[in-house]
Amino acid sequence: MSLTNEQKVSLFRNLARAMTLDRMMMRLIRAGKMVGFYHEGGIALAPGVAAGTFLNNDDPMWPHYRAHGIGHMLSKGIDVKTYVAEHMGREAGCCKGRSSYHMSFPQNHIFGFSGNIGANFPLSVGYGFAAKYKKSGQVVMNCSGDGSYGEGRCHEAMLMAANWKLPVIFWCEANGMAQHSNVKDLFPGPNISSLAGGYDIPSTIVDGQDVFACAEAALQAIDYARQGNGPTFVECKTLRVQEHSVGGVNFEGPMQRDPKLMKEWKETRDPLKLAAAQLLKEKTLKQKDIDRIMSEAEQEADAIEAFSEASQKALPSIAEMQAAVYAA
Ligand SMILES: Cc1ncc(C[n+]2csc(CCOP(=O)(O)OP(=O)(O)O)c2C)c(N)n1
Ligand SMILES: [Mg+2]
Repeated sequence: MSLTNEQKVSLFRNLARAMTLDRMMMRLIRAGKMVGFYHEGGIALAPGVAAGTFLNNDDPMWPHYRAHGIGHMLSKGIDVKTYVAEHMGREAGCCKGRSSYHMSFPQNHIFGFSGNIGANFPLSVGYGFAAKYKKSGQVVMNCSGDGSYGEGRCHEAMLMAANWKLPVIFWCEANGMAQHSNVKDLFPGPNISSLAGGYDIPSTIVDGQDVFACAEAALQAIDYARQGNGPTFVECKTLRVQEHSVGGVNFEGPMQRDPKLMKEWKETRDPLKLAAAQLLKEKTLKQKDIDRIMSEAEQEADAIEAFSEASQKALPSIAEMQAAVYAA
């Protein structure tokens, strides 16, 4: 499925916004302005942007937690200032500053993410089942990293989705790492998507640095599911070029990472630079359009930071915190 120029520009803009906000979040956490912690997205934000851009508002999505889902969620239309305010522990946050990054945007059919890797898979299957049962036409976007697939429940979920032909997309952001382990030490083969073959789920591999290639794969998978054909698996190949999380202990050494490869990717595989080069070459945009989009992304980030700084700190009473805790 080829993209229109308008779709390409919208993907480029969303990627510029996501990468600018990711840098801002890094600055905020280093300045001690954030509650909780942050998992930098770096040069791995194109798959998330592509996953969110073409979904309908009522299509359920579980973002991948890296960069705390910023690319997925802004492209699905969340109010980004409430995302940042949430990270800064403010009342104006999407969950009133109570969640750190375990947030949700139910009005955008984004039901939050858990710190529990793989927890979204059975939930996606449940939503997929409901969509099929109710003939609602919804498609479920289940995003995760490559590290999830060591979890048994992910495989049960894929089996059920395949067997019942549920409208679920298994969207894998394969960055080669799972916290402090190199994924090549966790799986026998080079491509995580080969796992889908065991469940007869069609799969595809795309360059995760190419936001347009990721978006074409997303469009195809969404269309396939919407037509009632069942699940697909999309593997977006990317690379984590930084530590797992800010402030975390870095146990990674040369055994786990290849510093030369990381340096090369940082220098030559930045998805925004690649997308800009393509848009210029195709004459979809001029350099001045690109500069304008970049400066709008910076202005958006500055305004959001100022909004969050100015909003009231969330300091709930003990009674309120107890009321929000469920205990059986
Ligand atoms: C069930 C579970 N096991 C282990 C962890 C610890 N943990 C946090 S992130 C992570 C790696 C996840 O890797 P991946 O899904 O590939 O995401 P990436 O960080 O590479 O983007 C692990 C093992 C966890 N949060 N939940
Ligand atoms: Mg990973």
